Amino acid sequence: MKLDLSLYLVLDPVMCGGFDAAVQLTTKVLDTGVTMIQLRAPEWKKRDWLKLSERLLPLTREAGVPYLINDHLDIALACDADGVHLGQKDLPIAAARRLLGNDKIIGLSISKAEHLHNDDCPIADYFGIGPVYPTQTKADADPATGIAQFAAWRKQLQQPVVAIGGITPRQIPELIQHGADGIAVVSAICAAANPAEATQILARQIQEARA
Ligand code: TZP
Ligand code: MG
Repeated sequence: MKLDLSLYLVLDPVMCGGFDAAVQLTTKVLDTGVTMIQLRAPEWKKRDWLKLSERLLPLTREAGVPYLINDHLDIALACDADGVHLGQKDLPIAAARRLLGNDKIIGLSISKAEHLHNDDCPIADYFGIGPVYPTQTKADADPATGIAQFAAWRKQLQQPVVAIGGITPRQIPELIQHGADGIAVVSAICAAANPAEATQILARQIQEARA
């Protein structure tokens, strides 16, 4: 499946207002510029991740947008998601690759300098660096890297990089200028009064920053 990290929605169904609200939001943002979706529902039971994924996958497939699962290989396998996004404490990428096969997408989180040098880096399909800016969304996040650290790390990585953490349209120009292949957001879309419009504004900002 094609990897276009441009506008990467990390979907928090609780922040969206629940199961049905998450389905509605996903339908809208698939039409207005989101290019990747990852389900991340730290407060939910795994069976509810599965149920929502089975509801969303026909929609994302129809739109040609990859749908990934945060952290949990078992859920990704159970729903035949397009991949997983793994943290530094999750399964190593080599193990995830054995379970998922070569056709699935595997992303890796980078939040500290030491993460740039572990065995997972050469075999990840893409990296998520962050939080780049302070965020309220992830309680256990490492300190924000800031734009200079982001830029330095980005230069050391071969694969595409998506920036995450505290991103609103305002930060997009500097992120793109410093090498971000895309931007990932939770609250800028999931907590927006009008998620479709918020998505359009983010997508336009990315396009303009690249131009
Ligand atoms: N990983 C690093 S920061 C973050 C995650 C999942 C949360 C980003 O959320 P927001 O609302 O876009 O700041
Ligand atoms: Mg994780």
